[in-house]
Amino acid sequence: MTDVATDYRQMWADLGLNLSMHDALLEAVGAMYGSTFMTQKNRPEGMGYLDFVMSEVHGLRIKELDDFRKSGGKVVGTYCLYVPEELIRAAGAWSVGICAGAEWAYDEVEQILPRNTCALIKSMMGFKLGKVCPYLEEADLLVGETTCDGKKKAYEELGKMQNLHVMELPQMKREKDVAFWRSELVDLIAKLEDLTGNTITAESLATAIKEVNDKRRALQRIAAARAADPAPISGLDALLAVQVAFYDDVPRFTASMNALADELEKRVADGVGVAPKGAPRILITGTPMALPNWKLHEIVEKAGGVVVGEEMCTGSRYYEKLVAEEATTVDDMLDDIASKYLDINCACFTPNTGRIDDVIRMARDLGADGVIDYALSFCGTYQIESAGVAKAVQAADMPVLRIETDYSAEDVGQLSTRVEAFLEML
Ligand code: BJ8
Repeated sequence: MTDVATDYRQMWADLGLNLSMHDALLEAVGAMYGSTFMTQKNRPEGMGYLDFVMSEVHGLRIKELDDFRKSGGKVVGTYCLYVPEELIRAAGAWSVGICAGAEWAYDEVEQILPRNTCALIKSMMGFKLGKVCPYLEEADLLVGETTCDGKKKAYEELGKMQNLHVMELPQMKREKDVAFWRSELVDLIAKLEDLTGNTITAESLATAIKEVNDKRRALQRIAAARAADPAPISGLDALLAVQVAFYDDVPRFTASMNALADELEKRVADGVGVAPKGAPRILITGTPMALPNWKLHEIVEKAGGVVVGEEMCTGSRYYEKLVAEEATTVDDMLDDIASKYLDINCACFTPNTGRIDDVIRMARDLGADGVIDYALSFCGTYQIESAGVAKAVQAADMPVLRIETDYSAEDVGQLSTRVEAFLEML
């Protein structure tokens, strides 16, 4: 990462990044990537693509966004799974998920937000205040959403610094909520068409739906391969694939992930794995793990376990469900998009029993020996759901470990001890 860094300095300076702080961030993430990912044994060769993408995370990809914008294209940044990337693509813009997975500029953040705000929101604000995220600075428009109270109010502050559109997400899933959500999609379309000067047509939307579905299908293949024992890919590498899915070029990423899935399927047929057969298999459920949050996966896998699935937004909630592809009019496609997206099971909804069903089903399908419920500190919605998730998992005869943490390294020792004890018990 450091070698590449020198080549892009002018581009970063033009984006208004704080170069010395940005250097420090790249160095820290590069070192973390080396010690977390490159020390893993027997990784699939297909991970070379993601290693390359990560080595150029603020380089080549930003250059691509930069060139796209210079040729008249628009970049739209998003923070949540509910914002349909199909609509952004159909308007001819590029969608990038903004990361928010590392502690940054907390001193400045805490001038604006209360200390007891979840790490994801603090990180989202810290990357902006610290001027270290080129994706944010490349975004012509940010699209937020009224999910939890923390995000909703933080967007008010973010909106003072950047062009931001907030979608109102209903908190229930009745028919009238789906209709309301559909009307929010119509408003988003108007915003996107105004931004890009393009009109979303049945053709452009059908193409976008198909492209994004293809991306999700490739990730589904990777997820399915993880049901094998031995697991053909580590949880860390599989998590990285979903994290990168949010900002990489869609057709290129899909092709690379299908190649990785081919390799994993061959590994499964040949009985090749990254951990010994019989290693404790863990399903993780909970709050999303935005790039570069690899903390819990690393702890589990360094302790001898293997993470075989993630019931989270950087996991199954992102790729499991597809938008129907049969519709031929924009109106019908919007109905399909509205119902597909409102079918995501986030703890912001009430009730949210679908998430518990998903956890149990995934744990069984993936042959998990235990479930870890993961909640960021101060995330009320996921923390409150945690007791119900634990009860349901235990009732399904599976051990469960509840973890509350943040992005700091302070509790790594204590978490490792708890995870090791949990793995031994399985
Ligand atoms: S669909 S999980 S990405 S809202 S961790 S900021 S909930 S206090 S991230 Fe999320 Fe969309 Fe839901 Fe997924 Fe608030 Fe909790 Fe923080 Fe959270």
